[in-house]
Amino acid sequence: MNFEKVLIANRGEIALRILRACKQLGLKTVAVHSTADRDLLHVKLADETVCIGPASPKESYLNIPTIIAAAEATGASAIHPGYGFLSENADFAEMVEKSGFIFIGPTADTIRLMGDKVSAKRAMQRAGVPCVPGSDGALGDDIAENKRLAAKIGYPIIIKAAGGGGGRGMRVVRAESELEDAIALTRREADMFFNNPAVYMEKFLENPRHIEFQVLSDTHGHAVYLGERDCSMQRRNQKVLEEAPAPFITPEQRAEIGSRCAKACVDIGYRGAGTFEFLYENGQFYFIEMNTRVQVEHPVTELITGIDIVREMIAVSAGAPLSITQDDIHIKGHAFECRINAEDPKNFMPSPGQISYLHIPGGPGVRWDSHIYQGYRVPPHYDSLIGKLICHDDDRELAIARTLLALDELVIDGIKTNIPLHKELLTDPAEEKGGVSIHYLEQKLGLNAESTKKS
Ligand code: MV4
Repeated sequence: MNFEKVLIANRGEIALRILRACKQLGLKTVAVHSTADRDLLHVKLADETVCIGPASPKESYLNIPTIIAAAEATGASAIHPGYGFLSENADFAEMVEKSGFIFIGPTADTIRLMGDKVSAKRAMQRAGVPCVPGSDGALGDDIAENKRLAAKIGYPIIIKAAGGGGGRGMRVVRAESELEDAIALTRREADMFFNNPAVYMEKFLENPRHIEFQVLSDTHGHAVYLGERDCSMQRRNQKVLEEAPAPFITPEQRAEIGSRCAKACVDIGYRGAGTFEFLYENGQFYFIEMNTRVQVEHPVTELITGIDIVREMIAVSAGAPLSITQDDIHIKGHAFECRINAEDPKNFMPSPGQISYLHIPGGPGVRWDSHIYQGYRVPPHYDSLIGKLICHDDDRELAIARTLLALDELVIDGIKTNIPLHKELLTDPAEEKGGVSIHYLEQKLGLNAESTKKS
């Protein structure tokens, strides 16, 4: 390893996950934290800590100069951004590298390429990754031309902001009479929210599943795919329950799409861990976006492949070749991840506060990725994820049974959590069968999928 100290620019469970990977690699760790996060578990376990500001993320975890100053002051050689916060901020990655540190992730150019959904799609199309049919790049201002294009694609279509992603800045159009206003409105919002008025058009898929492929890529021209995850069980673009492999996907489909993703990584000189997001409908995969960070749900892939994704992403950032080739990767069994949130299971309101009692489940195939402990106070300033329960077994049915047993053992008192929701979901007949669409949970909860309309 050509570096010896890693600054962890994140908080919560992922900061702890990264800290553990660093320690195992013999790397020293620096935890940066806000004033609200002095009691975080990884802060207690880190070799050095730096308080980088008040609770407000803008003044701490999103404060680029302060984080770089903390790296300077502690003599860190690399910065791991985790997920969320600055993880997909190309300016941050650029500043990190220009300041002489290693960014644990792809280059700033790659983040920029993928952050613009129009350029991302073009790059993936060129690399042979199947995409949603749509406009060739950003839309122009010629409404007649846009109407022709929409008619050719076939209604319904969806207008998306190039600078959007993750469900922000999109609008479904079901008839030509709505097209002109929809483009204008999405453009205005895109300009306001993302500082980029560019929008593009896609065929709107009514009832797809959300399936994503995990890749790892080194700086020596090697990339591998680690199979796929099904993340369709979501509410308002927040994933709730993930699994790997995705139900009913054949080994042939996995090899076909996976190898195209890996080849695309080599084509664009990708470095680190990445995720290709697809919509899956009627047996076809359609690329929508690429995530250039480690994801919340990476553990399900780790459990079915036996590969430590965080360790590999750190190693390849240090210039090491991947420790594995595609022939070493075999999918074994099935895994589920329950995102445990500090929230009211009925109305989804955040439920911060002190954990008065905690019992963590165990046994074979049970993994608990969490920073919480008995007496820990969940602060109100950040997202409500307080832990991930990840369970693995030989097949899907056994994995569901094991996850339910672990959920029964898990006790978190003092705050409200969504544990009851997970018990309900894993005994739901449609979930037992597998392969539900992205709209299933919201329909089950009696909500309308307004998430496709709002920005
Ligand atoms: C779509 C789509 C249907 N058709 N694109 C929302 C999040 C962003 N990553 C892309 N999204 C969607 N794009 C086409 N052409 C439906 C969604 C969508 C969605 C996708 C994945 C997971 C959850 C979702 C919830 C609502 C809408």
